[in-house]
Amino acid sequence: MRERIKQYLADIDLFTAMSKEELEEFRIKFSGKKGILNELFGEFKNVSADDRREMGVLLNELKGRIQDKIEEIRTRLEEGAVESVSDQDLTLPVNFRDAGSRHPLTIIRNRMLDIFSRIGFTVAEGPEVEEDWYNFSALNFAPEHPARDMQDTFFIEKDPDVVLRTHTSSVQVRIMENNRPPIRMVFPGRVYRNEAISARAHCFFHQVEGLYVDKDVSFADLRQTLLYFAKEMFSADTRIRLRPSYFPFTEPSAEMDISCNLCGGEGCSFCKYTGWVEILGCGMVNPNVLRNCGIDPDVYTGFAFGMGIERITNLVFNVKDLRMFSENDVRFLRQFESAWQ
Ligand code: 2NM
Repeated sequence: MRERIKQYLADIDLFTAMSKEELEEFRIKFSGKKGILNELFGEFKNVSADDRREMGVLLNELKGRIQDKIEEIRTRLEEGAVESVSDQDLTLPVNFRDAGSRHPLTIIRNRMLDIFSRIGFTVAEGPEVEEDWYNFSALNFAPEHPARDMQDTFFIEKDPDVVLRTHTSSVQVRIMENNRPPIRMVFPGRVYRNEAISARAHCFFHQVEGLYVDKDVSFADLRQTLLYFAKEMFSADTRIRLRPSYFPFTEPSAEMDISCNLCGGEGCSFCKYTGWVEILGCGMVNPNVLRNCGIDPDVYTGFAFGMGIERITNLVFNVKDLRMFSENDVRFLRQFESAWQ
């Protein structure tokens, strides 16, 4: 009898009902006239004096738990939290509070593409698995360039000729090979680097790169395009500065800072008291790259730039840990519900 009561207690604990009918079945099974409770109380008369006390306590606990369970489920069903599918009105409008929301990286990517589309840039995408030519060689990376190292790049199945692209510049090579200038395009996409994962680095991230090739495209055009982008992306009073840098695919090359959008350039912990934060790399397309893609560098010039979407998102939404972007924690993702467009 002791074991049976314990088993009933465990069963009741796990029991749940989705409808009033199911709940009524449960009530009849346990508390009905010919139910388990009455049956056990009948047997109780024959329990020996030694066990009487213990069995009495157990039986009363069982009775209490049955009553609690019935009460709990009845309240829940009456509040309407659980209805059977056939009870639901399938023509009711969707509850939009339960709909998904755009990922913060998607929101920022869309804003970036929108800003460039307003000054005539169209969008192109390409494969994430690339041949060496598109990812490195055509882009003027020397055969022994460190980026080609296993330490930095993911290779596919030991074939040194097939890699996960390390930038979306590979798409630009495909476009330049197959189109005549003017070319004015932006290239969003996921790229891969062989790095240990931390708050500040991940083995994949997202880029938007840009390319403008035509006759007489100048560094002044590059600067003005990026100034327009910075003002649209951050605020109308945002300032920019260009510092000399080096990339194999551009010459001259530069890195661009914007005036810190948190302190307005006064200096704060975010900009490490410099008033400036770096947001992208850029430069004039190296004549070797144009030639590799079948474009005559004596006739045409071009500018190019590349930036990390995570970096911009970090500045706009103040997300400090890169890993948040790929963990799909809804508590994080829901914070961007109202920012979508
Ligand atoms: C960057 C920085 C500077 C770039 C260059 C090219 C191409 F294909 F035209 F040569 N595409 N992207 C470029 C230039 C990318 O990313 C930080």
